Amino acid sequence: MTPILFYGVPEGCSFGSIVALEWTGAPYRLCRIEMPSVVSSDVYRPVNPIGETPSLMLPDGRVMSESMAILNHIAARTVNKGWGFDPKSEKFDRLNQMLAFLNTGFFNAFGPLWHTVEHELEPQAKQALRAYGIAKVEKAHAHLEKLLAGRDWLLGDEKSLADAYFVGIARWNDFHQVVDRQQFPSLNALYERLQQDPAVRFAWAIEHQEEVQTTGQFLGHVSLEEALGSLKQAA
Ligand SMILES: N[C@@H](CCC(=O)N[C@@H](CS)C(=O)NCC(=O)O)C(=O)O
Repeated sequence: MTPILFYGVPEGCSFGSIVALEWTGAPYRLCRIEMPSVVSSDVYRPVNPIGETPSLMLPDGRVMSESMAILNHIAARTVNKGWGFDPKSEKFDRLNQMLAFLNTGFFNAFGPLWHTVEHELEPQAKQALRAYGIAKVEKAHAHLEKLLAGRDWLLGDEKSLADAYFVGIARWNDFHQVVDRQQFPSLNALYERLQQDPAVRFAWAIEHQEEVQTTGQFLGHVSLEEALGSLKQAA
């Protein structure tokens, strides 16, 4: 069986996993999960018991979750193509550290802002949460800007899966209208460079259900029902 990535729409952080699958070139299929309706439904629970995307169903029917684990899994299988690194190497440590920051510091900075749009709140509570979120997003942008200084990509001269994950989170700044990205010139340049990347365009077209052109080995969508069939067979 070909791996299946369960990706969430709209605006899912699974965007980075789609870009990673395209870049690394392994065959895969996609299963579209609407948020919050399907992701939090009983039907999806066998895939992800805590109602989140992304999840990745492996060829043997096992399912793994958590972006960091999925990205590391993809990287580990493409060491020969330069996407993954020897676990004892400096590059391995740097990729892991960068992914960890993106998955905690950067991702979580937007948490309070998502809360304000996903929940009914008193105006004062909303204002306080938004202010908290803005401060966190500014701080995370400043940290990334510092890390990027003089580099084209998050790890240096070469594009890595950290850049794939970064672009899926960084766009939340536009959704929530937080910082002026141009105030962070290196980060802004990276973001703009990634907008031209065919895999990033592909992931965007997938999310928006537009015509897609894979530069990897995307083999098409499967329905959740079909994917669940493979899960049960493997169980
Ligand atoms: N720690 C998880 C977080 C995953 C997560 O929060 N996913 C969000 C989308 S970015 C989700 O599925 N939310 C469910 C919802 O919005 O109802 C990861 O890094 O993969």
